[in-house]
Amino acid sequence: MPDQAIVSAYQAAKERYAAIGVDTDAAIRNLESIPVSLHCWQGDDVGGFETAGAQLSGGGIQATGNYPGKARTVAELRADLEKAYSLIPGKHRLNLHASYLDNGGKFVDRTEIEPKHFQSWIDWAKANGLGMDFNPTYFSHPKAADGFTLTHTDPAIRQYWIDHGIACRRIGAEMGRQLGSTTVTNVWIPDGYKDVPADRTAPRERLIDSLDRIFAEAIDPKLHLDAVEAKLFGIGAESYTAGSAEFYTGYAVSRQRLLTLDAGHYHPTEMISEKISSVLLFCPGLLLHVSRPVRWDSDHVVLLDDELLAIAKEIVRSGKLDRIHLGLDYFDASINRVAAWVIGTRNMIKALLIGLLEPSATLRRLEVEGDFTQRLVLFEELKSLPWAAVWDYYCANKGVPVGAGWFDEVRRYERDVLVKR
Ligand code: RNT
Ligand code: ZN
Repeated sequence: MPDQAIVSAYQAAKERYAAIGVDTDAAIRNLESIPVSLHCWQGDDVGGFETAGAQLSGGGIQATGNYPGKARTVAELRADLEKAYSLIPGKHRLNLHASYLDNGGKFVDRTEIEPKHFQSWIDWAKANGLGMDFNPTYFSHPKAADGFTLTHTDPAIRQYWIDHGIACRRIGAEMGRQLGSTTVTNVWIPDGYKDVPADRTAPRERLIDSLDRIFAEAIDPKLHLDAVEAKLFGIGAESYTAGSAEFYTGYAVSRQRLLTLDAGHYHPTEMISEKISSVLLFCPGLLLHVSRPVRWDSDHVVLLDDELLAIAKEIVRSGKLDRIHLGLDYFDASINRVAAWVIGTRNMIKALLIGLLEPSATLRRLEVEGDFTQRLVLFEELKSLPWAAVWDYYCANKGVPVGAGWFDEVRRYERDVLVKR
C-alpha cells in the first residue's frame, strides 16, 4: 500500500481533476493497459550477440560514449533489462533485433536463423510476463558493408537480405504464438547514397520487389504484424534514402502494413505527433519509435518534453490504441544504460498519463463551438494540474519507486554489477 502522504496527495488531485470532468481512476486503468516496447539495443550500444564482442558497424547509425558496464552477453543484457523493468510501473514488452539471437556460441548466419535461436528469449519473456517485438538486422554485416541490402544491385546479395526478412517473420510469428500476444516485426534498412544519385527510382523499384517477396507468406495477424520504417538520411547516406517517408507511406497504404514513425527520421521541424492521425486513417496500424533527435537523428534518451507530450496526447486522443504499437528507439552510451531505459520509459508512461488526464470531451466541444480562447485557457491550465500526484500514486501502487528513488537502485546495481564487467 502506498504511504499516507501519497494517498492524500492523490485524493486531492482526484478532486481537482474531477472538477474538470476527468476521472483519475479511469485514467490509471487505461494507463496500465498500454504496453511500451523496450528496445534491447539501448543495453549494449546496438552490438548484438552474433559473434563475441560484436559491435555496431555501418547502417548510418551511431552510438557514442563509453560508459562502463555495457552488456556483453545474453545473460548480462537480460539482467540489465530485469533491473530496468523492475523500476518501471506496469507490464511492458521487449523489442529484440535479430542480431541478439542466442546461438550458444556457434555463429549462425542471418538467413539460417530460426525460432530455436530465440527460444531462450521467448522463455525469458514468458517468465517475466512480457510480449515481444522483433526486427530483422540489416546492418553490422559484411553483406551490408557497402550500405545496400534490399535495394542491392547484386541479385545474390539482395536475395540474401530477402531471405533474412522471411526468416525473421517466421520467428516473429512464433514469438507471437508462444506468448499469446501479437508480435510486430519492423523492417528498417539503411540503403542510400552519400552523394546525389543519378537514379532515384531503380533502388525504390527493387525495394518494392524485395518487400513484396518478404511479405509473400500470409501470417495470421493475431500472431504477427509487419511494419516498415521510413528514414530521411543516415551517416554516409546523406543525399538519398531509398526507404523515404513517401516511399513507405505509399508502400504501407498499398500493401496494408503498419507504418513506423521514428521521431528522428524527418526534417528537424517536422514532428511525428502531427502524422499519427493521418497514418491511422489509411494504415491498419502504426508503430512508433519514440526517440529524441538533437540537431539530427541522434537517438538521445527520451525526455518529458513538448514533443513527447504531443505524441502521447495524439495516441490517447486517437481512441485507436488497439492499432498503435508503442516502442522506444534510442541508444546513449555516455550514461548508465539501465538508467537510460528507465528515464525514457518512465517519461513515456508519464506523458501517456498526462494525455489520459485531458478533459477531451470538453476540449473537443470548445473546438467545435469555435471557442478557441477557452480552449487555449484550458490547455494552459492543464499544465499546472497535479498530474505528478497521480503518477506517484500509480508508481506506488505498481510497487516501483516513487520519484527519483529508483536511481538509488540503479547506482547500487552499477556498483555491484556493472563496473565489475
Ligand atoms: C535507425 C532506425 C532503426 C534502428 C534500430 C536499431 O535509424 O531508427 O529503428 O534504430 O533498428
Ligand atoms: Zn527507429
